[in-house]
Amino acid sequence: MSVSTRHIEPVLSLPPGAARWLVFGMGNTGLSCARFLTGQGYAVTIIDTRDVPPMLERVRHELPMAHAYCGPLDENLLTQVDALAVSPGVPLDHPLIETARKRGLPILGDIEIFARTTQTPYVAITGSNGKSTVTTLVAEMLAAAGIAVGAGANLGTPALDLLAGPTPDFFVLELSSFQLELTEHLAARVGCILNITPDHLDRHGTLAAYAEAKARILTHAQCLVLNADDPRTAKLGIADSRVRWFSLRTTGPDYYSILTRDGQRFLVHGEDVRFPSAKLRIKGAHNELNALAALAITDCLGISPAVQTQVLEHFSGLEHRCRLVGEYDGIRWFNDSKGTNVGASAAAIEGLFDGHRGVLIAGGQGKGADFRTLRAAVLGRVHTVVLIGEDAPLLDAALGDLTKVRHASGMQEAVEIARALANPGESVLLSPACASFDMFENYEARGRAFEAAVRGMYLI
Ligand code: UMA
Ligand code: ADP
Repeated sequence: MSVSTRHIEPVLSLPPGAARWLVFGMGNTGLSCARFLTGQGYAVTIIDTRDVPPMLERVRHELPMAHAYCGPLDENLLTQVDALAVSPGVPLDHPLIETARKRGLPILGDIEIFARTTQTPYVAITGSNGKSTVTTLVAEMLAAAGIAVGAGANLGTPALDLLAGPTPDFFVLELSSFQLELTEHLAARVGCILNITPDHLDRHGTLAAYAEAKARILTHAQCLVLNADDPRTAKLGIADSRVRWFSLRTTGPDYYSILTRDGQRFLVHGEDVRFPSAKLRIKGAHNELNALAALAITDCLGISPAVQTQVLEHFSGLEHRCRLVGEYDGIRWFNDSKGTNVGASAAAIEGLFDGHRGVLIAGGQGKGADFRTLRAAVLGRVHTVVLIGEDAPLLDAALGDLTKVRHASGMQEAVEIARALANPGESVLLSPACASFDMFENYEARGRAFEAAVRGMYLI
């Protein structure tokens, strides 16, 4: 099986004369940018507003030729540089970036540098939710077809580190709105938007600005894969002949959708039956959508149905995403710690509390979201919400009239309260609708704390 060989956009060089780079951010992306740029022979200064950023020691050890500055940043840093490479976690209204812009310095993100450098074709996937699941499914389908694939960017290996290894046949990139904000020349074989629901509003300011950043994935893509059920996504593809749609509601020749026959649901393309939904190991309607998107993307690349079927049959999902921890005393415990925004948690509640009720553990940093958008999913499904973290009062205010609300000081107490209030035959779901950083290092640590508390309580 080989990938279809359509014309790729010509390779673009980095800004002419950009010999001295200022890399802003000393996290995973900053380190990858500094490695890449020094490897290309450029002089690199790397900076971070934090006194001790996570990659400081690695930078000092691996890149002793790079100048590193941490803590309060001075505009004098701009006098000796020709271009900036800005990490996704750095807001673009940072005063140093605004000054750089006024001085006419080129400001690039790592994905823009990647796009200007690579000659290898790539797929780019974004969305508020489902990115990692679809990125992994697509990468597994390509690999199962015998194609050498490099997957990463917002998930796992930073994009520029992907360029360091042996050149694969294909890249599969998961891209965030922060990364897309600084792209101009991204030219994916397939650009996919899974959905656009509120997230990162503290950074983007408005939902319109967030959607605008996501839409940048489509500009130069050869083929588009878009969710027809999500109005903010669907409007980006109206009358665009490049689009293949996926949907749970609409069927038709251009649609990857669901057909019900004899009470059984099937994933279909037009009228072509592709896979029985019941055989998917990843559960919930949102995962049917993810599987449909993966089929549409890999169809664009010429992957055979036999290979797609093989991967869909075996894929059991990623850690911390709607994963069953276990069933104890008749209660099923689910870890969806990656439910970090309202859209994700609504999908998880609807998908997992299917035909029964249960307890939801939620809370953390809400990133400016309106938690009332969880109400439709919670109503009739969640009888008790156990709240943790900084924005617990906002969740209480948004949901308190629909369900019982209990407050917990930490994960251990939340799990104990959930056990006391859940009945046999019900589920307890950790899907916080919030970021974890007020209480945990990241969502993985939060998920591990949940699983440890559950297992500890049942002495497993
Ligand atoms: N920061 C400072 N000062 C600085 C630089 C960063 O305070 O000078 C802070 C940022 O505000 C942020 C944190 O440091 O809170 C990390 O920022 P970063 O850009 O250094 O992060 P990286 O380690 O480079 O990780 C980034 C992505 N993180 C973000 O966009 C916040 C990682 O996605 C991604 O895996 C990595 O690049 C490689 O591409 C993580 C993420 O949470 C998983 N992404 C968000 C999401 O999925 O919702 C967008
Ligand atoms: P992302 O990488 O975009 O965060 P993941 O695939 O890691 O997405 O899934 C994160 C969470 O988002 C899941 O645990 C689930 O709660 C929810 N989710 C997954 N797919 C979808 C989807 N297609 N629509 C809405 N929510 C989803």
